[in-house]
Amino acid sequence: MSANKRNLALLLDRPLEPVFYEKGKNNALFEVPNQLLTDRYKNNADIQVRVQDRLGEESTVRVPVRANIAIPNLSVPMQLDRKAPFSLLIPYHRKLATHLISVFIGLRSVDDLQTVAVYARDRLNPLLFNYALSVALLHRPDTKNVDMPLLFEVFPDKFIDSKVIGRAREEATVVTEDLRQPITIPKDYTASDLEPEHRLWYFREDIGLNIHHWHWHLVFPSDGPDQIVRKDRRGELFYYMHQQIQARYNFERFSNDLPRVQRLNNFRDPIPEAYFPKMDSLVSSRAWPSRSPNMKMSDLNRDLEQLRFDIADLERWDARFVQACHQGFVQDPRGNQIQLDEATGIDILGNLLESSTLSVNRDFYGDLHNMLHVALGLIHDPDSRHLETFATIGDPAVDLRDPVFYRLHAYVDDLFQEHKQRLTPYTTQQLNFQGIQLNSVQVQPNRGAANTFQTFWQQTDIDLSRGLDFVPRGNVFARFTHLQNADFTYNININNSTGAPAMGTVRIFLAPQNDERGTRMFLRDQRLLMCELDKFTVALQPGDNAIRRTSTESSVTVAFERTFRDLDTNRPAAGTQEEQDFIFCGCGWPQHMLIPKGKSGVGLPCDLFVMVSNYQDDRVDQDLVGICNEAPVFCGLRDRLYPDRKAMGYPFDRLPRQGVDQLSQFLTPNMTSVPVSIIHTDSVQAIRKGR
Ligand code: CUO
Repeated sequence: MSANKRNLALLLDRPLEPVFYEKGKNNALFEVPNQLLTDRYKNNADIQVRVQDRLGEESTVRVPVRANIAIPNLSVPMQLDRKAPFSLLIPYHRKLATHLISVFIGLRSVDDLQTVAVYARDRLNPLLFNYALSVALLHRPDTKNVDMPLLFEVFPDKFIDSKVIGRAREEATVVTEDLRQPITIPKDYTASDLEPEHRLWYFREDIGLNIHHWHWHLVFPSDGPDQIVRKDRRGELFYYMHQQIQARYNFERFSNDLPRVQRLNNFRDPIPEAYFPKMDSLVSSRAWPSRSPNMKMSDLNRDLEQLRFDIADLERWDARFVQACHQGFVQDPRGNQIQLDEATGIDILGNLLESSTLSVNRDFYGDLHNMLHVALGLIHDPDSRHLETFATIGDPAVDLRDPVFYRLHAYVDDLFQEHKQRLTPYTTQQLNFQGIQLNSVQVQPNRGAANTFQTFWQQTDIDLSRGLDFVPRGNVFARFTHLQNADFTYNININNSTGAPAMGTVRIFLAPQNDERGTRMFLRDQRLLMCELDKFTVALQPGDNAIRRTSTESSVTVAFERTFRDLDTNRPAAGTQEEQDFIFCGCGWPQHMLIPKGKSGVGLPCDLFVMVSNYQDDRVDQDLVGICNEAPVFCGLRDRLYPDRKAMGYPFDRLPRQGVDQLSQFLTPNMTSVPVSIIHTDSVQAIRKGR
């Protein structure tokens, strides 16, 4: 019998326990042939037998593992110590991961993959192994529909206070499953109100948002075999997904009486923002390093991660990037000029700046964004004299937590704007949809007045048990507090006077009306804070069309259940279309963060913008049967083209045309904007209990 591909995901479970320990909710036991065991157990094969006999009573599933292929040479990924930290942002680690991904992707069958993964699991660094196997499972044609545990489930230490992990271990060990109680993660534990930046804790430390960001980088690796890196408009997606994080963060700052983030555009200045994560790594058993206020980046020279670059290198790459934007072309290694045109310029620049292996010239344009993360992440020990490792800003699973992330990405976004603001503004003719008039839009929340959005706090229980190694099985829940918004409906009226049926693309954005000084914003600034809420296609019959769209249908977000999906409960039947969708659809902005936090009383005044554009100009002809399209705006469609021909962020990705200062002047008949406000209730309104 050949191996069941679903069992492969079990190899990600409880990463520190030996491979022959029970895995998953059904306590599956891998029956590992002696020659695949590590030396510790190979020479005492009896240990596996005894352990499995002891565990056998609880186990309903046995997973036979074959040993009938030659194990590929894994000496390259084995260079990374089992206890070392691992980050995708470090080139040396990316090289090791690329090697391992290539091995996993290159194996001929699920059987072979299972054998090699079982062999590799207890020999390799668990973080490296987990990442490479996850990428391979996501991208191999024969394992694409295997769903993997969330990073949060297997490495909860990357997401929550180390105190909570300690208490969860105690609860799991001492209390039987039926009597266990959820352990509450303190609401804001990383700083006090003395620190103004701490007002944004609920955004930076949101578990769902951090999962989203990690998942995005898992779906869009920057390095690896070409077939997994080369995806349609990947560089543009890098730009746009991060631009939208930035827009939303600035929006949230306004609702917390803070100004927009300052760009980190001088690499030699002290950095006032500090961050003390209060988390321990389960893999290394060490605390994540902290950053004190006013530290400065310096040249890096660390043998351990084979890192050597100067601040001057970053400055050189910056200058070359800006020069490319100003000249309108980039140079490939042979000196050929590649034009940065309206259609593909941003995609080229996205891959160049991140950088990914699709960069047209990595030697010349360098690795600016990644190395900035690294220089910040090692600010406390640039030459490794204290044998310290990188801080959270150096790892894409946890970097959103640190306030400096947003300064770094404000700078990155500003570089992209060097290109965007040079493009010819859209003309009214380009923006208009002849014969189609958008007459009105109204927002109806399921509680509260029309044209308001309602935000509040919610508590949710999440299961930690997949990541609590060496404690008895059974669920252990942590209860965390997060922002939530009341569901709402858009009621949109569109008139079609063309006399014939038409198809339109509806685009919905939300932005604050006023800047940090309380002054109404110019559109040239406001456009950078436009948060895309939804984009969808509508059929327009001649005459009036009343369109209803609910917030949970948004093509930006994934459902709450998917962000925190429980892989074993409520899972669609095996082999069905729904099951396939369930898996890929994990990528997307979390639904509970769709609407930025409002203010109490009259709320935070905003502009809601709705546009209907001509679908014939936007459409991409491709077969979408069987394709999950729940959140394509940030995640694209798996194995398909990005489903909108327009630039991401259209129509706000360029400067407005001459003479347009305000949003109201920008509107053509197929657009409308209404004033709305976001009203926040500062109390916990709901609890979602763990299953
Ligand atoms: Cu996602 Cu800098 O790329 O964090």
